[in-house]
Amino acid sequence: MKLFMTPTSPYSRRARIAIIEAGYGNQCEEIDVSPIPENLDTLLSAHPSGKAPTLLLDDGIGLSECILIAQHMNDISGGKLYPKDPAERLSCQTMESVGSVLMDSLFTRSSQNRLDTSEQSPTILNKETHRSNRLYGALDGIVSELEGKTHMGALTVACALSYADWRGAEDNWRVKHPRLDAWMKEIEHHQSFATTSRPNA
Ligand SMILES: N[C@@H](CCC(=O)N[C@@H](CS)C(=O)NCC(=O)O)C(=O)O
Repeated sequence: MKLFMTPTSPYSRRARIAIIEAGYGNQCEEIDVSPIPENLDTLLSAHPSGKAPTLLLDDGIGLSECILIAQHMNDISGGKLYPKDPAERLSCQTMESVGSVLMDSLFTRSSQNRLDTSEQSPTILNKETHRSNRLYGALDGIVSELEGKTHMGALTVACALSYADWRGAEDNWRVKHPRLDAWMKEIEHHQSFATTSRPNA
């Protein structure tokens, strides 16, 4: 199994964490495809998305989308990543959905901010800033459910918040949401999260 990834991507981090949590860390080769434009052919050899992360399975099948990579790792590990109890599973998926959309919102803002100002859209930036703030608030509302959890829902939230520290620093989510900050300080020690941190973070 090979994972085409970039070390700074929160999406790649989710896939890397899923592989570790499933117990496949030693059986999966990580291939750094940054910068993506220079390694597009490698990515395209595995999947037409041309996106990282992409997981290339031993039988040649390529999987893009970190959430689907996590679901695949859950399937082949006999369910190590998601709770089996239906109510717990739904709670986990609720967290994962909020974390996922927060990550997309921050990524969209970051992509806009890296454009030349003449190409930036204040409308998109404004809409996504409101969305990010709504999502921090939603996470604050479920912090008691997050506490003590290290399943894929909680780890996805942690990946999104860590990305917010970098690409959405102006949001000041840690100051505005101290209980979420306290939860984050705990999960930051979790092995799969700690070993996948951004270089120089
Ligand atoms: N929805 C995808 C997003 C992955 C994504 O956008 N990755 C970025 C790197 S952080 C990428 O591949 N960008 C290259 C491109 O969009 O062409 C996922 O959940 O895995």
